[in-house]
Amino acid sequence: MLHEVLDDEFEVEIVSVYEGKQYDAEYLGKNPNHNVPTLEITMPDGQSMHMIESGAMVALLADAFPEKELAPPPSPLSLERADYLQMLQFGASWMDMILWQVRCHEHLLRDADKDPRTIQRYRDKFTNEIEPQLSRRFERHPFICGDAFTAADCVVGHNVIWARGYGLCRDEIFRGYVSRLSKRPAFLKGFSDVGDFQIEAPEGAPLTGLFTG
Ligand SMILES: N[C@@H](CCC(=O)N[C@@H](CS)C(=O)NCC(=O)O)C(=O)O
Repeated sequence: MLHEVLDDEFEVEIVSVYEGKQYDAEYLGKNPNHNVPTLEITMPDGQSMHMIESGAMVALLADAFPEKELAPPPSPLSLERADYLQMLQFGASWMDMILWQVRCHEHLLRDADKDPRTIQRYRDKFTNEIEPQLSRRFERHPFICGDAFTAADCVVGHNVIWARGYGLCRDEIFRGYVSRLSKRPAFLKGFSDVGDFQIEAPEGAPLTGLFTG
């Protein structure tokens, strides 16, 4: 999303989650939920804050750069805006929550805390409830809210790619969606280091002992 609105005009600081760096006191001061991402924004008058919820970051960035046309405008009120906000939140909360449970129980928790029933329940929920809703949308239009790419696609698109990494969203319709997203220069920049990502925590990673889910 940052590449979409700012090209390369922002700074990135990598927080090594597997090494448990999100639990360092300095980072906890910025994000008490010890997770990534955290976005530091500074206003023209010099005041700044740390944002700690990705859905809010994406929505704010889309509204802050209206000339990029990544969101239906808030005024006049429209059903397009309502649907866009709904899908952005659906991705950032609901889809994320389900995939996160699968991730915790398949890869991050200590073996004794992993629960196969939780994994199965959320995998079934994703397949039976999420995928049909998304498919119905992609049968009608190329992006999640219609013919145009919006900031909601940054969130839902990320989740679809994440889901595909877990063997979910395997239908052709999802491959087509990811292929459309991957034509965007900002997407290519955002995912340029994806090859460095390791889906499973390395054996004995500090995260495994610290992780609270
Ligand atoms: N609600 C937060 C969730 C972020 C989140 O769960 N981040 C995960 C990685 S995707 C994380 O950093 N986990 C590390 C930890 O909990 O220690 C958001 O959407 O920004």
